[in-house]
Amino acid sequence: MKLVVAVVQDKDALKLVEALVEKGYRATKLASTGGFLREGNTTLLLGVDDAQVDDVVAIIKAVCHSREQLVTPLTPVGGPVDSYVPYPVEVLVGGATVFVLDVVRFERV
Ligand code: 2BA
Repeated sequence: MKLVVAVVQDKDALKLVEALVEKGYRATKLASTGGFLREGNTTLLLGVDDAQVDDVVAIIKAVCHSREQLVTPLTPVGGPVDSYVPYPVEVLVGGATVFVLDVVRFERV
């Protein structure tokens, strides 16, 4: 068994959960925050059979889209505030960031 951990954009989360549940997968949806943008995103946990991992990743790929996002960098900590002019920069936010972990033990009690 594997645990698929997928960090996705909030905009894609609902559609993704619907697509996964429709195909019979069990999912847990967690509200999370990206360390870089410090904005909300969604982390999904899915316990699946080894043979189902590719299908789950394919569904994630089909539903989740990359988007460009403008970010205004924060003032560097301890740096000069008056001379620092923060220009917005564009970052490409995935798609999805997917981790696949081995599950040592799984029980539903
Ligand atoms: P954030 O950390 O808020 O990152 C959002 C986007 O900002 C990233 O998109 C990437 O394009 C950019 N970014 C992140 N760190 C950067 C850095 N040090 N320098 C320059 N640009 C940077 P994604 O790569 O698609 O990541 C989307 C979200 O997935 C991340 O939100 C984070 O919540 C999660 N994530 C990505 N890689 C991860 C990892 N190795 N471990 C844990 N979570 C991860």
